[in-house]
Amino acid sequence: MPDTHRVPNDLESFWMPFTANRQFKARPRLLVAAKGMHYTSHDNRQILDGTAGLWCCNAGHGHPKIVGAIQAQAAEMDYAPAFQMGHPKAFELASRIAALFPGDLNRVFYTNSGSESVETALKIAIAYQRTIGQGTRTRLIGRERGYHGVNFGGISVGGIPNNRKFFGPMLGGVDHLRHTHLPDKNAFTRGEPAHGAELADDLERLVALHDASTIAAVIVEPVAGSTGVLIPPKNYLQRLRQICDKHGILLIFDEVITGFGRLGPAFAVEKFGVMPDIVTMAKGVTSGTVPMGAVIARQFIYDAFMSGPDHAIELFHGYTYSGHPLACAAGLATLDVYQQDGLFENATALSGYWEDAAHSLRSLPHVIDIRNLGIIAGIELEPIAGQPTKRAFDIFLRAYEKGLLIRTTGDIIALSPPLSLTKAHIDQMFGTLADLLKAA
Ligand code: PXG
Repeated sequence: MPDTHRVPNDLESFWMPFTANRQFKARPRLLVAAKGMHYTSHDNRQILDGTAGLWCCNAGHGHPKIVGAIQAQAAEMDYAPAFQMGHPKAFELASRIAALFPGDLNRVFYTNSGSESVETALKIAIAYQRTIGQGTRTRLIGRERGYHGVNFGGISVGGIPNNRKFFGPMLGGVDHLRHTHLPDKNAFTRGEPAHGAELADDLERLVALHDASTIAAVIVEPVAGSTGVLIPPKNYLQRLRQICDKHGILLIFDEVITGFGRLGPAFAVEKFGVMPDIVTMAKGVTSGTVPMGAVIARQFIYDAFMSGPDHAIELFHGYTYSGHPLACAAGLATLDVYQQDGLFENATALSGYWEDAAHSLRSLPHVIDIRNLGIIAGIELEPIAGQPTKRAFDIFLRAYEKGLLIRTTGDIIALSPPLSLTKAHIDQMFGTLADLLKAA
């Protein structure tokens, strides 16, 4: 075996995900430490985290309670088999996640990422329909501009062209609702836009086209994040729920970014008062410290599987690392921190200040829309003619030089800092952006 310490350490071996590899490797941006609201860069600068990592570090970085819980768990028990065996923290965490949801959303299935949560939710939906004697219901409905991770089910129901077009035919039997972005009517709306609830009626059209007896489930992000922050029009989600009910279609909320206080309440389910049948989550469940995802299903879905002989496996699905002990320990400590530090309350309390700060950029050069909800903001810039994505990416690079981490997608800047933020952090974020936009 080669001595792996002696191979040259350069940047070439690592094929980086969703990254402009050549640009990055020419001018690397390495983060070497993190504490609270800040990263430390390799050149020893403090970088304000405007993105909670990738929408995941809702509790901020390096929280001593979470760090301690992970360290203790690693020493106590590294791993327990996930199939036909269990360990106490997996059950405890499932109960505590279920307690964050209303009604009978109370059966938790563990995964290791948002993408796996999506695949799990889609598979549970199709298998559920078959289990109740509706085996012709195999069709999945997603939405244009939707992001549901990068696995084949997720890109099939997803609606981001670049994430789909390279990867062949994907899943069959999928169709899409139109997206809800209506800039002519809704630009610069604070919070939920007034126009667009009727776009939910697309589902009626798809039912008319395909027949309800072929449709298993609809999946949407309550707030679409990756595509550049699209807030649902008032009553849109309610209307989608009604149409699903009318036709026996399951409604799946992909809450991978909206979960764990991002909108103030624990989940969008509570924020919008709409009850889906299945919810996906990841990211904030461990505040990004250990990879983990989960799916929560309503009890009637779980119960439908609990037939047949007692010794038989009811759902042929699961991952080696489903409910990994380190992730469960991190999850339990993270939920403690959310509660004890009042982070969801902090998000709710600051959401008005956040909204005002975001919309203060309205009249700056090239800003064509601003969208916000909870502690999320999307600032859409006019693309440079013939060079889409460049304007926002340049701002990203310059913000990083100025000590602020943002995310961009297309020409949209997305902000989603840890929920431990203060007014001073908000001032710094939007102040830095204002300076950069003025100078651009
Ligand atoms: N569903 C939704 C709604 C997501 O936002 C996933 C599924 C997939 O999660 P994993 O853990 O497999 O990556 C996501 C992920 C961004 C950004 O900057 C968003 C995500 C991931 C990375 C970057 O918008 N969302």
